[in-house]
Amino acid sequence: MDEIRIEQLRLYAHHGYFADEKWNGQYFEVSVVLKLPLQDAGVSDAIANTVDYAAVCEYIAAKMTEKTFDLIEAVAEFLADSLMDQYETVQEAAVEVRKPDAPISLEVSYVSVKAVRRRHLAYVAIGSNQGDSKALIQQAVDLVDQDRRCKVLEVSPIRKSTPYGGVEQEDYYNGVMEVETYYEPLMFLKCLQEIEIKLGRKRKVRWGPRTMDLDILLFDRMVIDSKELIVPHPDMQNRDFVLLPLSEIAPYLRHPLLHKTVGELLEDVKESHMEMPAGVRESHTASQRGYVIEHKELPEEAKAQHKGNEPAVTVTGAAGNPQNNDSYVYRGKNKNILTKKF
Ligand code: A4P
Ligand code: MG
Repeated sequence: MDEIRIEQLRLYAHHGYFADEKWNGQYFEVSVVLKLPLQDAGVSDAIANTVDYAAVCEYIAAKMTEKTFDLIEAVAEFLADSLMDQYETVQEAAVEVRKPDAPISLEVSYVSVKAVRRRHLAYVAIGSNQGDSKALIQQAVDLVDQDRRCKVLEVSPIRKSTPYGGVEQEDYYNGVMEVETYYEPLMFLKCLQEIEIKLGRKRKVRWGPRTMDLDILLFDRMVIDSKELIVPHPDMQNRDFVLLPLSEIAPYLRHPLLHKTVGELLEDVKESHMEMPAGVRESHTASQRGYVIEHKELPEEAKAQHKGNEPAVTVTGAAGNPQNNDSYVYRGKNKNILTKKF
């Protein structure tokens, strides 16, 4: 991606672990690489289409003296966070903080720390079957959105589902949210787990009842296999209560390991735990880019295209609330396609 570089901006500040560093202060050198699309600015030659590097320098200078930190790690993190918050078009900010006069008794030209923060797109499954589940889900969404490093871009409709996994328990409410975040995956998981605990989650029975469960389904197109985190979520392809809401906000997403879209995965799910939306018109109420409806609910015209006993078809339509005369595409297992106007 295109980038803007600022090298060795020299600033006097009072960061440091030792008291005299905080008292006397010293020079720091800050280098920044901002990654952002610049073709528009290049073609138009208009400063409005880019980030003004002089303003960035002033901004960094102001932030360097806004707070005092012990560690240059914290200085670099604070500057990277601030730049990501201030400049929405920046997709990645790499901030290097150098300390040329670090208190070391040996000869060294400088010590430095570099923080690289990037915007990611994550999909998170939300589930609750204890307490006031609907209110708790709203609180979970709000708490994620209030975190400075996260922005909730979209939330699917929240629906009831019967318990999956063999443990006898209350019905669930489930949905999915789309989150832009500049947390790295493990820190994002930590943020979600703190929210689960805040909302009364106790870890007792595996697959058992809970006030709040926030599972990472997808994180960009990353594949992560570690003790703490597995992405894509290893069981998402078997859960209609995950795939149905996900298909309502992002049916076109492709699973990075199974190479099928969310809509295709949904067609293959064997167990049914979440009631499908009752009909085309009613189900097009919140986020309208794709969902599955029962064959029997299809308009006559579409039924004719779906002979046999297909359990469901994926419907993808235009984004936004449906209007009369909007057209939608019905795509069944036999891949027949029909465009229907309402
Ligand atoms: N972990 C690994 N990968 C991930 C990931 N992608 N997202 C680790 C989140 N966490 C991940 O999770 C245990 C550990 O998984 C975490 O510490 C994390 O490091 P947990 O939430 O503490 O405990 P759990 O209950 O054993 O697992 P999990 O995966 O949350 O449970 P499930 O599989 O989601 O099952 N039926 C319906 N209808 N709707 C539901 O929402 N949910 C469950 C819970 C059962 N039945 C359900 C529903
Ligand atoms: Mg979980």
